[in-house]
Amino acid sequence: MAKFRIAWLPGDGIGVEVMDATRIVLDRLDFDAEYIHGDIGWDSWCREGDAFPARTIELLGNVDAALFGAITSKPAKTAEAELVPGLRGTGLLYRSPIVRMRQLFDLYTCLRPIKAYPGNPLNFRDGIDLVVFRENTEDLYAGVEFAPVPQRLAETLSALSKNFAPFAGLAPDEYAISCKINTRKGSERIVRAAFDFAQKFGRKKVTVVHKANVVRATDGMFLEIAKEVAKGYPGVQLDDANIDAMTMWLLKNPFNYDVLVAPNLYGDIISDLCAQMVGGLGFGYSGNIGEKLAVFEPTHGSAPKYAGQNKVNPIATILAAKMMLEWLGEASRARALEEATAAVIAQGRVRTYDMGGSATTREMAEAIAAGL
Ligand code: GGG
Repeated sequence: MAKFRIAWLPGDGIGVEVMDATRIVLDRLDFDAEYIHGDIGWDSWCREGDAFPARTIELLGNVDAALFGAITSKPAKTAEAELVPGLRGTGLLYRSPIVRMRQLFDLYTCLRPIKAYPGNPLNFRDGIDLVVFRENTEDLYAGVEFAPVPQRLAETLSALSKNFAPFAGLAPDEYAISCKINTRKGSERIVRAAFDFAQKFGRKKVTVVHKANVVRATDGMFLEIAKEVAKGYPGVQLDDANIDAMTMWLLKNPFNYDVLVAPNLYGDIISDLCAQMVGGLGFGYSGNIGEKLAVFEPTHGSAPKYAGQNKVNPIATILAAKMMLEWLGEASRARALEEATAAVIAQGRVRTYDMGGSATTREMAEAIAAGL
């Protein structure tokens, strides 16, 4: 029996190619794993009306970790139109399987390392080494949304909104509501995860990213909790910044920052900005980590226009696999994989199109595997 059971979730589009490429390096590492395929994504939606079928949910309950490629998401009306004819008009609603997976398995930490590997021609600045902790289950992604707005909710909100109620008197379909919901528990555990990480890896500073001066209830609470949590980590400096200012300051001086922690939406935004500073989509990867399960993925989507061309950069998925190995306690394999990847980047002989080269997805993976 293999030491680890890994759910293998390629998804669709280029997800399939980057996962195939990643398997080349994992196999070269002699990683003792059984890989169990799970259906997820657009094909599952079109075929069976569920982008995250129950059998895949069951699989995720019985594995040590999962590696996930990429999926396509489309707006509700397009999603409905692409269902097989027998399922159209049956009231099925498309919901992002990524958000569902994070919420169902309480994968509350989204961990995104941001490292400028030497020699990467896409580095905004050499030497960038940041880590973003994004809360992964709450906030504007809680999924509590209303369009059209129910009458009872409209009346309650009108009564409660003393200062400014631009929606008062509007018909239910003339506006929409998405709720930003943050809990004390959810805020505290992500901030604690960031501080624990900083303490464990000798990082000096944790910057809380928020908009507490305007979004007072939720972000105000997030910041207050961060200040409380920080008291337990005297060796780690607490810093905070507004999300809007942060997007400028990060570009102006990325070396002022170390570990960043943010509620879901700001974390999503800031981590993409950070990923672009170290090479963009081909280098952005994340771990969705809970108490019982962790799912690792490139942060890019399914890029349908490149699907099937064996062209895209698989490094983000390969580094996601590296993080999975770390999480499983396979430290020496993880280190070897990161070193082999860094060496290929530094040598500059094998580069995919995004890096200015013409290597294929598979050639990039083979070059990394050759260094293992
Ligand atoms: N590997 C990440 C990925 O596939 N992202 C695509 C995406 O974000 N889709 C929107 C969604 O379904 O949440």
